[in-house]
Amino acid sequence: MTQPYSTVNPSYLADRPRRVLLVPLDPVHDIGLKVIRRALNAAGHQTMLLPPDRTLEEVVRAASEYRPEFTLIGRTVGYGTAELLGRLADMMEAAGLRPATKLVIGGMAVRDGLAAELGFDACFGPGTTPEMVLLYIDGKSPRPLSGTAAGQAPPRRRDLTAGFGYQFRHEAIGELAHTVASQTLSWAAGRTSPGVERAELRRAILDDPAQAGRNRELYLELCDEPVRLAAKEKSAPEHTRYLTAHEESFLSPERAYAAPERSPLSGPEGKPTVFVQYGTGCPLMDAAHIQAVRQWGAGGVVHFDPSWAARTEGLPSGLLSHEHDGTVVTLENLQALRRAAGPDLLWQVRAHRGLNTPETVLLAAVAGADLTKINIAYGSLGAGTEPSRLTVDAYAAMTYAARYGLPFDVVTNEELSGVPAHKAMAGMLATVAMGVALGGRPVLQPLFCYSPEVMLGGQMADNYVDFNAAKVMALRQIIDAPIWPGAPVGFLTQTEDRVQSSVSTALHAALAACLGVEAVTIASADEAYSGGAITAAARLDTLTAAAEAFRFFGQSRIEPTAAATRWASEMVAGVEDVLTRVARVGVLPEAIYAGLLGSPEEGVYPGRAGRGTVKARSR
Ligand code: B12
Repeated sequence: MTQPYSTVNPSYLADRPRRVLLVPLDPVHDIGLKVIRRALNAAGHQTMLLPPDRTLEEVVRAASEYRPEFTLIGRTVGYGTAELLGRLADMMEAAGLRPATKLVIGGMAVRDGLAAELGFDACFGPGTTPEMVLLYIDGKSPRPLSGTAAGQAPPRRRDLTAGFGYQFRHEAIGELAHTVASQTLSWAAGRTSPGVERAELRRAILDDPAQAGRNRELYLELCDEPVRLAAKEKSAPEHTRYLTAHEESFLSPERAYAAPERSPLSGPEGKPTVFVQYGTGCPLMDAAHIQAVRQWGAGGVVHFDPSWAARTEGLPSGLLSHEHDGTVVTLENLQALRRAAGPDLLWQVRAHRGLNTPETVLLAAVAGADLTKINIAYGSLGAGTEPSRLTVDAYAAMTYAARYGLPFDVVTNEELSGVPAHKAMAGMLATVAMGVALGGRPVLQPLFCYSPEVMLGGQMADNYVDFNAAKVMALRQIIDAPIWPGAPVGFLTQTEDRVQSSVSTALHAALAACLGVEAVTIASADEAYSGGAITAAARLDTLTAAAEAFRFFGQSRIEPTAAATRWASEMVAGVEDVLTRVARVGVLPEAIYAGLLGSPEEGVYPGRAGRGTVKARSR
C-alpha cells in the first residue's frame, strides 16, 4: 500500500545530526538502504553505507571504527535471515558496541517481532518508507512528512466551490436556465409540504428546547406511523435498533477518530478530492469504514441513506442501527459520524431525494456537514419522489443550504435509467440556477458511466474516455461552476471481478484527475455485485487502485479524441434545445410530467412518493 520510494518533504531538517551506519547484510540488494541514506543525508545526518556482501566480522569492524549512534541492517533475500541477524547481534554485543549504537533491522525479509526475538532495538518490514525511518532516528512519532511539513496539523478541508463565479458562459442557456429557475422558484414559494413544515418545526425545537413539547407533537402529527409509534412507545422503529451502551462508547470523541497517517490522495495540484460513500446501516460500522478509508487516502466521505428518508415521512431520533440499506438520518447518528469524519475529511450528507429533504439539510448543517446533495430532476424521475413535492421540498432545502453555507451537488443519475446525457444536464442546470438564485453554491455532478444511451448509441464502442470527457467539456462551455464526477464513477463498467472493478474505477478516477475536476466519488470493488453490505476491504481496493492510477498519470494527460469535442458541442446544443422547451412549459414539475427531462420511453417515470401532499402556503 505504501510506496517505499516516496520522497520526504525537502524542507525537513533533523533537530540534531546523528551518526548512522547502513549495512546491506545481503548478497546484492542495497537499494532500500540507499534510498534511506538519501533521506537521512538530506535531513542533515552523517551516514556511512557499506557495500553489500560483507562478512559479519567486516561489519563489526566497520561499526567499531565508525562508532555510529544507529546501525541500520538491511536484509532482502529470505534465506537464513534469523540465524544471520542473531549472530550479528551477539557479535556486536561481544565487541562492546551495545548499547552505544542502536541496532535496527529492516528490508523485505524482515517481519514484525523479529527485533524483540533477536535482541534488536527496532524493526522495519516491507512497506517502510524513508520518512518512517527518519522519524524513528529523530525520536518523533510517525506522522506523514510528504505533503505536509513535520508537526503540522492535517490539511484543512477544501472548499470545492472556491474561485467559481457561477456565470453562465453560454448566454442563451444561461437565460433559459434563469427563466426556468425564476418561474419554478415563484411557483414553489407559494407552496408547502409536510417535509417543509417538519423542517420548520425541527428548527424551532432546536432553537428553543424549552418550548419543544408542543412543536414535537406537531412534528409527529406530520410523520408516518412507524416514526409516530416509535416516539410514543419510546422504542426503535421497525427494522432498526438502538446501539447498546458498549457500542456507543466506540463513537465517543476520543474513540471515533484516529488522525490520518498520510496526506489524502489526489491527482496533480491537490485535485480531485476523492470521496467514498458509506452507509452500512450501522453508525458504528460506518465509523469503522470512515476510519479505514481515511487511512487509505480518502479526502471525503458521503452519508448514504437510500431507503429510510426516501419513503417515510419523518425522521426518528437516537443512535440507530438499520438492518436495511443505508444509515438512517438522525441528529445523533449524524453527530457521531461527524466525529468519526474528524477535522480532516470533507463530509457530505445526501438529501437529494425522498420525503425528508429540507430536514436532512438542516440536520446535516447542525451536525457540521460540509456538503449536501439536492436534486429535483433525478429525485423525481429515477428515485420515486413525486415531482411537485420534491420541487417544493428542494426549494426549502436549498434555502437551508444557502443559509448554513453548505454547497450541494446536483447529480444526473437519471442517465442510468436511459435518459440521454444532454437531457439530464438540462435538469441539472435548471436546478443549479435555482440554487444560485437562492444564494447557494451548487456543484455539478455529471456521471462517468456506461449508460444505456451509449450502450445503444455506440459512443463507448471504442473507449470510455471520450463521452465522459465530453460531459465535462460541455459543462465547462456552459457555466463557470465546480465539477465533481460521481457518484460513484464507472457505473455499469464494473463486473463482479474485484480486480477488474478496481482497475475500471481507478481509470475513471484518473480521467477525472486529468480533466482537472474538483472531486470524484469512487466505487468499491464490490459495488456492482456485493450481494449485501459493501465491505471495508472492497473500499480499500479501489482507493489503492486510484492512488496507483494517480501515481501513474501524475501531471501527464489522457488525450480524448476528436469525438469528445464533437459530442461536447452536441450536448451543449441538446441542453439548449431541452431548456427552450422546458421554459415554454414554465415550471420544473410540469416539464417533468411532460417528459421533457426524460420520458417513459427513455426509462423514467415521475415518482409517486408524497403524491397529493403539496398545498398552498397560508399567508
Ligand atoms: C532490484 C532487485 C534486484 C537487483 C538488486 C540491485 C541492488 N543493488 O539492490 C538485482 C537485479 C541485482 C537482483 C538480484 C537478485 N535478486 Co533481486 N530483486 C530486486 C527487486 C526487483 C527490487 C528490490 C528493491 O530494490 N526494491 C526497492 C527498495 C527501495 O525497497 P525495499 O528493499 O523494500 O526497501 C524499503 C523498505 O523495505 C525499507 N528498508 C529496506 N531495508 C531496510 C533496512 C533498514 C534498517 C530499515 C529500517 C528499513 C529498510 O526501506 C526501504 C525504502 O522505503 C525485488 C523484487 C521486487 N519487486 O521487490 C527482487 C528480489 C528481492 N530479488 C530476489 C532474488 C531471489 C534475487 C536473486 C537471488 C535472483 C537470482 N536468482 O539471480 C539475485 C541475487 C543474486 C545473489 N547474488 O544472490 C527475490 C528475493 C526473494 C526472497 N524472498 O529471498 C526478489 C523478492 C524477487 C523475487 N520475487 O524473486 N535483485
